[in-house]
Formats: sequence, C-alpha cells, structure tokens
Amino acid sequence: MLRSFTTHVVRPVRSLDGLWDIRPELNGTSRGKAPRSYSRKIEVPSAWESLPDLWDFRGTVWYRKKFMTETQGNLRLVFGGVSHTAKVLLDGKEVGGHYDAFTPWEVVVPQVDAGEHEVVVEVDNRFGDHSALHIPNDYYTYGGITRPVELHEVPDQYIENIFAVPRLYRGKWQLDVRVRVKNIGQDAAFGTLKVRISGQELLLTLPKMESGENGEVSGTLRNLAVKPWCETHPNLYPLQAELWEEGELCDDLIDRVGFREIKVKGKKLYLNGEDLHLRGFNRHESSPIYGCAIPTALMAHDLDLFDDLNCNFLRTCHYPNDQRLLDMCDERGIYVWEESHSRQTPFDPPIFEAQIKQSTLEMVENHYNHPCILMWGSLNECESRTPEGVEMHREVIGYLKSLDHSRPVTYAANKLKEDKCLGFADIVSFNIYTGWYGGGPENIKGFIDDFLSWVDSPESLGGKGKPVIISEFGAGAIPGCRNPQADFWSEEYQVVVLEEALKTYLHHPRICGSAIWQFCDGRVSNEPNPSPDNTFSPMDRPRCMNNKGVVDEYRRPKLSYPVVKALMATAVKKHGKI
Ligand code: ADA
Repeated sequence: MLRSFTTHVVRPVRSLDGLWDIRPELNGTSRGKAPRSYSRKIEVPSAWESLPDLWDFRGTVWYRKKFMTETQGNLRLVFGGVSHTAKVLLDGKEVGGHYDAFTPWEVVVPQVDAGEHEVVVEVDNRFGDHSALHIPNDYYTYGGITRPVELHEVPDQYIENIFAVPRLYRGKWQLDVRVRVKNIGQDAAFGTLKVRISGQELLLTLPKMESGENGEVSGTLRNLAVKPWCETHPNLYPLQAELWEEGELCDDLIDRVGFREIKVKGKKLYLNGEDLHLRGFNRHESSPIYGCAIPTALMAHDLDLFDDLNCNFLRTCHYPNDQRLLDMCDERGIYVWEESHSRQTPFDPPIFEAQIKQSTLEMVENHYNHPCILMWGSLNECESRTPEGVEMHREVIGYLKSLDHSRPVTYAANKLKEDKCLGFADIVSFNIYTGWYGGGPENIKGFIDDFLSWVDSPESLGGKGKPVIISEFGAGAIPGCRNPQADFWSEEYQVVVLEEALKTYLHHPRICGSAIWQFCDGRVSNEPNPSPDNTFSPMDRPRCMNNKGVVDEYRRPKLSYPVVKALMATAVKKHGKI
C-alpha cells in the first residue's frame, strides 16, 4: 500500500501490487494501441531495469492487471508513482494518465459494473519533447510502475484530502484542518464531516456541491492533550475524517499528524521554539537491484545508517520521495527537505513551467501532513542569473509558497555571487564543491567565510540575514580506489575533503544546516545532455555512476564513513538533539 498505516476503514481499498502481465515494446509496433497478448510478467512495484534484458531499456512497456469487483460503483485507481509517463485504460477504454515519476496520482472511473476488469497501463520512460523534467541527468530515469498501486471503491461523494496544520497557541496545541470532498455523482450533494484526533471531535458542515464539484471546509481543534513531535520524541497521532450523508457514514480518510512548528527567525531555524541544527545527506532513490523502486527494508536500512552516522537530516534530491520513506522519517524523527523534480533543468521547453508546477502541487498536496518535512525546495541549480531565470524562480518559488504557508521554502543554488533570486527564498541554500570542482580542501574555510559575508551584504539581493544551509558538498570516491597520496577519485581524497568541510560547516556560526552530497553512489544517465543549462555527461562519471556516496551503491561503507560518523557526533555534542 502507499502508506505504512491503514488510511481507510470505511472505504473498501485493496492493493493491486503483485504480478502484472507486461509486454515491452521492443520495436515500436503497437503505435499506441494496447497489445492483444502479453508475453511476460513483472512484480509491481518495481523498475523494469531489474529484469536482466531490460537493464538499460528506454522505451514503452505495456502493463496489465485483471481484477474482480462484486458490486457496481465508482472505481478510483491510485498510483504511488509511475516512471515516467503513463496512459491508463480500463477494459480497453482510455481513462487517464500522468507525467512524472515521483508523485502519487489517481484515475477515477464512475459507475463501473460488477465483474472481471482489466487495467492496462502504457509506461514510457523515454526522453523527448514531452518531458521537461525527466532528461539525461546525473541520476537515472528508470521505467515502470515503481511505487504501490491501490484500487479504491468510492461513493459518489468522497474525501479526497485532509490538510492539517498544528499550531502552538498560548502554550496549547491546536490543529487547523481543511478537508476537500469530491462529488462525482449525478446529483448535488450535501454532507457533514466528523474530524477526530486525540480524543477530540470537530463537526463541519460541507457547502452544497453540484455534480462534479469539489467542496472544502475548514475548522480548528483546540486545547489538544498531545505531546510535541521532534527528533528525540517523534510523537504521532492518527487524524480521522468521516463523511456522513443524511445520517449515514459513507466514507473516511485516516492520516497522521506530528505536533511541531517550524519557524524562521533571523538567521536561525526554530523547531517548537528551539534552535534547530540540521546535519545529514542528500539521498537519491537509487539501488543497483531495485533502481528507484526501493523496497521498505532497504529504505529502513538507509535510515538505520543515517542514525548510525549521527545524522538527523535528509534532502530528497531532486524529487518527491516515496511516502513510505516519509512515513519512516515521521516515525524516526528525521528532518526532511523535500523538493519538486528539478536538477539543472532547462527552463526553455514550453512545457517546463506546467510540469514543474504540477510536480510541485502534487508533492505539497500529497505530502502536506508529514511532520518530518520541515521545508520545501525546488529548482536545484537552475538558472538564477538571467532575467528569464529570475522570472521562473519568482513564479515557481512563489507558487510553492502559495501552496503552504506553514513551512519555509528554499532552493539549492550554485550560481554563487551571480545569483539574483535569493530574495524569493525563506532559507538560502548553496551547493559548494570547494575541493572538488575548484580549489583544494585547504580553501574550504576561506571560501565559505568570504561567500557568507557576501550573502549578508546588500549585493546578494535578498540573502542577507536569512538562515543558511550548505545543501551539497562532497567529493567523488570510486569504491576500492585507494592510494596513500590521496589522488582524485580515491577514497582517501574523499576523507580529506569531507573532513575539512564538516569541520567547517558543522560548527560555523552562520550555518544552520549541512547535507553531504551524497549518501550512496547512484546510477546516472548513459546519455549526455548537451543543453547549456545542464551539460551533464557520463564521461565525467566513472562506472556511469555518481561516486560521491559515503557508502557505495550496495551501501558498503567507504573510508569516509567512520570519519563522517565521528564528525557528525561532534555536532550532536555541540548542538544537541531536540
Ligand atoms: C550538483 C547537483 C547534484 C550532483 C552534484 C555532483 O550539485 O545538484 O545533483 O550532480 O552536482 O555530483 O556534481
């Protein structure tokens, strides 16, 4: 299932995970028509690159799953993630589709008769004019139904979402809730909602919803007897919403809430009023066996390593993550910077703005209630110097802010003193590779002191006095490449760079967070990207991997692992845990 807990008791929901029929389109014969026969099978969720002969397949694969329904009714198919373009057919009729691998999406089909049905999904992971976000890049775009699939049987009006914002008011926790209900019936609908948490209940009356309309209603539960959520005490509470129509309980939705407030005050971040210090890693969803379809046991293993490394911070570079990982971060008290899908992404494709905004909307609306997400990000290392680049940052960062007023917003910049967009961010974040893409380890301290004094000058056009996160820093180390003179690409050199960087960033008075690039080595595109805004080339990536992990792709520690662990411990000693 998409979450690590039950999200419905009243609504019938089943998993469609398991064995699906597939037919890879090896010579483009289908011309968009579903195949009549299927020759193979694959486990869902998974990446098709797990199949030996599809290890580097970039194209279209048709998926099919048959299922039975006992009664006539509205069917809602929910996909946790399909990489990267999907078209859905139910019983041979096209019923929906989606672009982008990293956010949940749904297809709703009203009034489906009881009986046997087949859902077919055409999945395409090719690059091209249809895809502005998935491009040849320094991470691999896998293919497949890579996250869980659910089949919901929904009434004519059902609860689509609940958005909850915990607030501390005069020392007492309250919860602002906004509930969105969808009416897919033929007639106008009315209804009431019961929202419960921690023994309290709120009754909300829905506005009249005409056929096909959404209805939203808000309210506040006050004086809640709850304990706060934080790294040391990740207390979570189930939030239940029930939809009643003419005295009958017809639908429900269960989510989880952690009571915490994240605030920016001057140069600092505060969690529940306490000075917050973030230390951790950038982590791609990447594995040699599973691709981006990381199983929960490996998610848990990665977070066990975060804990072993004395880290409390994970940046979901460069896209929204699987919600089961976010659920684990909620449960373990790991702080998350989640960002919508972009890395050095060119702005010039006509569909870029629509696609990045959709990725951003789906990220915020689906992940809104995770207490672990402390900040939203987007536009990693995108063009922030030119007038067009400034306009796009203003538009996208502004859009992100408009979707959620309860969290700060940032973007990871690499244009240094040419950046013109720092004024749009609540937190200013910088990818700094002194010691790798320029200068040596001995320059790390001097460079950052000079740069941060620029940030706090009027010349930075808006960075002055804001919290600073060093969102990326690191060095490549090919696993097993050892030499006493610590040459480039050796594990010894990575130790030298990370040691100097962590000693500087973890204890710098002007830096409130730092994230190593990166947690584990990961597969990259085997195709170059010649765009002037994303000059990625696999020629710069030995093994066709990004080798800057502190563990390799199999999570085997490099020489830098114990060094990072010890230095992160000094930060815990100095800043403590909250
Ligand atoms: C950039 C980018 C990362 C990665 C890194 C590197 O900072 O944001 O995705 O590509 O460079 O390894 O060079």
